[in-house]
Amino acid sequence: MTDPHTASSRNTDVDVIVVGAGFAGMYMLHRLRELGLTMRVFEAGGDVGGTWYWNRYPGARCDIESLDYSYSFSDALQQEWDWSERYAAQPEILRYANHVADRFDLRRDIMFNTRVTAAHYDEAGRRWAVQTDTGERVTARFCIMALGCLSAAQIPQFPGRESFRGRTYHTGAWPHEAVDFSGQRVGVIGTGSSAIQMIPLVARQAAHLTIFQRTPNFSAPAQNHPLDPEVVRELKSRYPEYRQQLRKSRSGYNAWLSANSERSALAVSPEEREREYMTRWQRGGFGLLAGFSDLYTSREANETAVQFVHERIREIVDDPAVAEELLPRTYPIGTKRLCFDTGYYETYNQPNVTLVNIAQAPIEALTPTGLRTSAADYELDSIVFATGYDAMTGALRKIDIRGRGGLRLAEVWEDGPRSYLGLAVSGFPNLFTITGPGSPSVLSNMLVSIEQHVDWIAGCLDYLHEREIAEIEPQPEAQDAWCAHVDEVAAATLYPYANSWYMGANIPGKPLGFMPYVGGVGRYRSRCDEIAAAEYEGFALSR
Ligand code: FAD
Ligand code: N01
Repeated sequence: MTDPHTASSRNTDVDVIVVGAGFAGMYMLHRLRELGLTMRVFEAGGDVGGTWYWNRYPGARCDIESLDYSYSFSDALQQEWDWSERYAAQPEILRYANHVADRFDLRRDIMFNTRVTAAHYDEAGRRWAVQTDTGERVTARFCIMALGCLSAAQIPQFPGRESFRGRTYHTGAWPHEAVDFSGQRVGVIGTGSSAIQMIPLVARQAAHLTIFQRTPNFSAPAQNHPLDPEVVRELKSRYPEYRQQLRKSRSGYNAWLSANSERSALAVSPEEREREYMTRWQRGGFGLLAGFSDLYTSREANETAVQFVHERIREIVDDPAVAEELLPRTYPIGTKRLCFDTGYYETYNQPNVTLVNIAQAPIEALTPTGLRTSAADYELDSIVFATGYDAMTGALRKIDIRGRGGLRLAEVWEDGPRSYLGLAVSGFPNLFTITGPGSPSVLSNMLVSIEQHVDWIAGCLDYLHEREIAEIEPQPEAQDAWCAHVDEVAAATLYPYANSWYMGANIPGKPLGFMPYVGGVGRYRSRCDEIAAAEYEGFALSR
């Protein structure tokens, strides 16, 4: 019997190469098979699932409700799969990814434990040549990058890192075996979504937990709970119609979130505003910021939500000095991805938990026994880097991608990513990027955006095949116009006011610019469909 983890196809020349086997690569593979195209899929990890394969840290779970954060392409699949909780935890999402791989027999075309290191376009032969770290070289007409926006882990280069004698972890490369922090002095660096999910659980185990915070984050209660079978049954009875609503919506999730969104936060009385925020706080999730129309566009309106969350933090955290340290004050709420927690702020009331402000006293070095800030030494047995990702462009830039005339993508993007629709880049024919910069991507329910991109690319490949078109590539003017539009809609929001990973601000030296498209999932989809219907307007096609 063949090993299901070993790809049966070893062809060295195929129609399409797909890089990555997270939710994007998996669905792409399925669609390519339907088109009858030959393919090879390469995945650096040991199995399918992408984000959910790598992020095994305690507390990892989705922040888009599971009933929305799942594939919609197969009604049979969505009917047969049952989520146990409002927000499924990582093991359940990974089981789902495995179920999809089994159900659609995906693994036979995927080469696991294989990292793509280079992709070069041969203009004369009109083929991509892809090189892997296992020494394979495969050529294809098309190359589809399904690398993930949050897959290139960022570990700050603190001096003395190698000298630390304890264990270190990054949330996005968590060991497969259980990690037991019992009796240990643990340090967590970072207070983003990953840290906020894991901190309450680590605090239960560790003898002492020290959290090194540079910038406080806004977090709201997830209000996670087991799903009511009656609610699930009702939704499943109208799942296709519901999914269609999500595709046309602003962010690709749950319609209730946008109720009342025509009202300004400043147009109602303080009491009414408070009631609205409180209802949403108690309901949990992204709905907190969906009650008013101008929370992402008006500083003054946004400040009302900031103050509401500050009050909740002050209520939860016993020590007023610690509470003050936890209040985010330097950016508007929502302009860094909002976090959702289960008992995060409460954790600071535990006697074994200490918060350290590393904005005031930065980390100077790791030492053999812990770490040193400019103010003190901390003795630690384990250090967790919850320090995030080189988002959106990091995984692409790690591959030596060269287009026409040997043009390097890393150089072309030196001043920031430029792309047509977040799907393709001028100078790089027959290369597609799923959920690339310039598309709604990380601002949306990613499953909705992934399916939209995969379907659009599949439609495009079918069109090219039928008309015997050998090359497709964005025209520079169309790309420029799209980039200008992406910048323009971002500039009309408060997003650029935060030093976020959306802006590239978390990576030293990375050019600043708002990378995803904030114009909305439904609007974006319509534009992509119009472009396809107009014979791929803005793309140069050649036979
Ligand atoms: P990924 O899942 O990142 O998969 C990309 C794959 O490509 C990886 O397996 C990687 O190993 C592989 N790869 C990368 N480079 C190479 C290479 N050079 N060669 C070979 N293989 C390569 N989004 C939401 O919408 N809702 C959520 O609730 C949500 N929760 C999240 C929670 C966490 C902890 C994180 C980190 C992200 C979360 N996201 C969420 C975003 C999440 O990344 C997407 O939802 C989705 O899983 C992305 O799927 P993908 O296939 O595009 O990318
Ligand atoms: O990463 P982050 P993440 N010295 O970049 C700090 C998704 N996700 O892995 O803010 C000291 O948000 C950094 O500080 P600062 C979600 O989209 C979703 O937590 O740069 N500190 C910050 O506090 C999310 O947004 C879920 O000042 C340093 C932290 O590390 C995205 O993934 C769960 C530092 C990094 O936070 C990334 O989240 C998890 C340094 N040199 C992830 N460098 C869900 O809930 C960085 N930091 C679904």
